[in-house]
Amino acid sequence: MAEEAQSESNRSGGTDEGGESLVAEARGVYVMYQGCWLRPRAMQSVKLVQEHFKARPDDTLLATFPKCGTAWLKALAFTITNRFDHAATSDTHPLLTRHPQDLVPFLEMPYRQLHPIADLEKLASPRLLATHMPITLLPPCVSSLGCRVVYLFRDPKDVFVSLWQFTSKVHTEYTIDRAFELFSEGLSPYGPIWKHNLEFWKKSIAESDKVLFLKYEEMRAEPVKHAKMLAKFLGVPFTEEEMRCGVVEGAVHLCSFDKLRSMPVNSSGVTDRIDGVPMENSSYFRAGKVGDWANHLTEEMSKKLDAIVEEKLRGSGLTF
Ligand code: PAP
Repeated sequence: MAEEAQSESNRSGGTDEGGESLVAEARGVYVMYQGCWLRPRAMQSVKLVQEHFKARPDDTLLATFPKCGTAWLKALAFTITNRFDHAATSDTHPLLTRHPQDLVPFLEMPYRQLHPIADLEKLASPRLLATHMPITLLPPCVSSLGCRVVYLFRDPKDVFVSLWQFTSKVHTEYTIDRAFELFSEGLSPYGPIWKHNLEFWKKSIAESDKVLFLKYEEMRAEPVKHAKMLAKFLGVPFTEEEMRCGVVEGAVHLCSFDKLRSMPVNSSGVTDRIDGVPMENSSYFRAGKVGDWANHLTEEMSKKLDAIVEEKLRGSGLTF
């Protein structure tokens, strides 16, 4: 308790010293690995990916900072690329019986004891895979082979709130204030968020044919337009005939927040997906809103995070 009080008092000063004590306090929870904050189990998993994952030229990687809409992107990319085998309107569509998080595997998730790399090898090409790893952690084979990458960006304030709501179910040691201070220092799984965002943003500008950079808020506003964009980038553009027949709208509807959330496979049950701790399947479908941060952050918090992220992104052309 004394240590806790000490670190609280350091932090309230808002000085560099406060920042340092925060970082010191978070060590143990997070480790810094090649410029990225990770939980220790995730670091082990990332190392395995770096050593053993073999990319294929026709792989597509769905890359996100945690809580940016990964499950949504997985559902949409899966539905679009598999629409010739599974129509979105089919009552046997895989999304009706499998959680989107399970339909597209992560490269690096350390869950279910077995590391998934051996399972990834068994998947037929072309593979749809996902990752929360920033570019600097990805094995060189991913960029050298020129695999396609779709990156989904989200307002960091909404990311923070979503992450806090999710992780507080498991890691009850942090209050929202404490988690906010850490996030503002860049301390969160796969953080700092701005570094993650910037790496993919720069890559998407340098190699626009290989990296598609999407924004959650824009997808929310115009899902049909973005589904078409995604299909084109994935090499399976919607035909005129499909567009006339409402195939795009069908895919968007199947993957919409309300539809996914209402499916029994997503609204019930628990799965071991986070640090060996069971998580409710429904926890991946909380609010699904743009701007939900306003219901959880004080004005001071939102201004602080905006200022930090704006400063970090300045000059890059990336805005939120
Ligand atoms: P992950 O990092 O654990 O993989 P991820 O799927 O990236 O989680 O993010 C979950 C967020 O996406 C949740 O946001 P919220 O907490 O602000 O509500 C979740 O509600 C949102 N989400 C899930 N599915 C959809 C969807 N179909 N449309 C829009 N947002 C969605």
